[in-house]
Amino acid sequence: MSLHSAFNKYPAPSGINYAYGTAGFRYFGDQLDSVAFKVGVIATLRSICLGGKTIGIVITASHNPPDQNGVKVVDPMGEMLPQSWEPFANQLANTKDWHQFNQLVQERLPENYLKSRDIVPMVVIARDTRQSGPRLVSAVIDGVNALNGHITDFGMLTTPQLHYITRCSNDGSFGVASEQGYYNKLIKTVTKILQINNYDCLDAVTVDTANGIGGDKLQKINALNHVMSFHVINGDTAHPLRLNVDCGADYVKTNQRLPHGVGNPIPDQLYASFDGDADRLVCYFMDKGGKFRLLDGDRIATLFASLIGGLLCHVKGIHVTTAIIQTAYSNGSSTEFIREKLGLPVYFTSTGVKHLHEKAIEFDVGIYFEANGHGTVVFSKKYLEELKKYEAKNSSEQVAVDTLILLVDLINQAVGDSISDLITVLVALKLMKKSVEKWGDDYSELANKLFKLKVADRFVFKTTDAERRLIEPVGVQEKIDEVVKRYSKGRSFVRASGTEDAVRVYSEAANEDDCTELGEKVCEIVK
Ligand code: NG1
Ligand code: ZN
Repeated sequence: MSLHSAFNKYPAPSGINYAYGTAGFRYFGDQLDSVAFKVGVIATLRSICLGGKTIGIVITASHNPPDQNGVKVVDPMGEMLPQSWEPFANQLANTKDWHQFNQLVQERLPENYLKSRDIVPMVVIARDTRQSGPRLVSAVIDGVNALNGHITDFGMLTTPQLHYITRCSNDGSFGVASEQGYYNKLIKTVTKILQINNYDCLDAVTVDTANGIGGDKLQKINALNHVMSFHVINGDTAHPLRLNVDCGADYVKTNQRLPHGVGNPIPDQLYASFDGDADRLVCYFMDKGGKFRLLDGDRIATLFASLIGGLLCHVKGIHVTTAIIQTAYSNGSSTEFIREKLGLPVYFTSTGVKHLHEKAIEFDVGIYFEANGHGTVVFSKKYLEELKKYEAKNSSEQVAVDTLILLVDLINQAVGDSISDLITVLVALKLMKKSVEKWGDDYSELANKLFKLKVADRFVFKTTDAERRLIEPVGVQEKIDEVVKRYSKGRSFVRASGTEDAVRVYSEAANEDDCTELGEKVCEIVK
């Protein structure tokens, strides 16, 4: 199909102003056909501009309701589409006129390509379990084909698996670019870590997979290995309308309670939840007193930092920089724990993993997590080089060095990954001989609450200082400051959501009542 015919096949609906947000274009599934076609075009152009590198596309709306969907572009190394391409993506998505559309496309084509046409643009795509997925994949394929690109459809994958495949397609040293390649790398690495540390297997764990794609993939891992096993609950992918309903990482984090389907949890035993596309992880347990204890992204970051920091202490003479990157939503107690107990620096960035990732790569070991469970660890080249050339003085040092090297393959550095993050949690607890209770007792969270407000125009809320302070509307921040200072350990901030048409208000304080009262007062100021 020519570009012109494909353009006519996918008319942009009127009345919607599409915007490429932190998670790509995210709308109701039936509003995305024209956008999906155009994202096929954008990914192909991006591949051409990068000399034929493989670009990824994921069709998912993550933790959002089943009738929504999203289209997101993944850059060659598994990162997000650079911000500099977002205005172009928005322009294309909103263009209804063929001539204007064609002109925008032609202008993006590099001169050398126009002369020789010797680049084959490469795109890989996968989707989650949503009903609108197959239709949107077809629209993307039409977009790629219209520009003579080559596209491989990987069917249903977790978002991190597609990031992994994109990265491997451009960097063979990362692994084999297939779903099987992903499992092989993970299983081989875990097996090796356990073996050198003298363990047979990891503890089995119950995982709520939000009735999303993560459940199917965990079952595959169960069938492929002997060192780890996952008991999947909320793993019904045959009924897409159950996706994220009363379960999943977002439900557990937001409501601070067990997901549907756990029944009577065994006290002090670890449970975990993924979100719908398996890029977020939260853990939790019921303590002996029957209290629900959440182990969110902040906790996972501190656990990983303890594991890596502990191993590095065994290897005297290695000098690498380590830091933890957080967002304004990270609990104040976790920040204090990292600075004071772990002795590590903490940096803050705006919400959205691309911001955290950018900061994390400034360090040899950059650990970043959003409180909602989205995050990973990135390691520098220097980290690997130093460890590989290190001459261990005894066998325990050697085990520490080898484990530190293997962590690079265990953790999906391309993006936060529920599966690999969960396995790393299990490895960390095993290697540090740490119980779940002990993990939960590292620090106590300050009471915290998240409010969502509908406002006439969320874009009037402009922030600074990693989104922790408002600069517009003028005068609002001063009113918030005035309220916050009346509460012990009080903290509150306001920002426009990048994924929903709403404004979020976060409050934190020494106790529940104060936290709720503070949050409600700030909501009153914003309304
Ligand atoms: P928005 O809607 O911009 O708050 C949400 C999450 C982000 C991030 C993105 C992408 C919260 C408060 N916000 O963003 O952290 O994960 O979705 O999925 O959790
Ligand atoms: Zn997600």
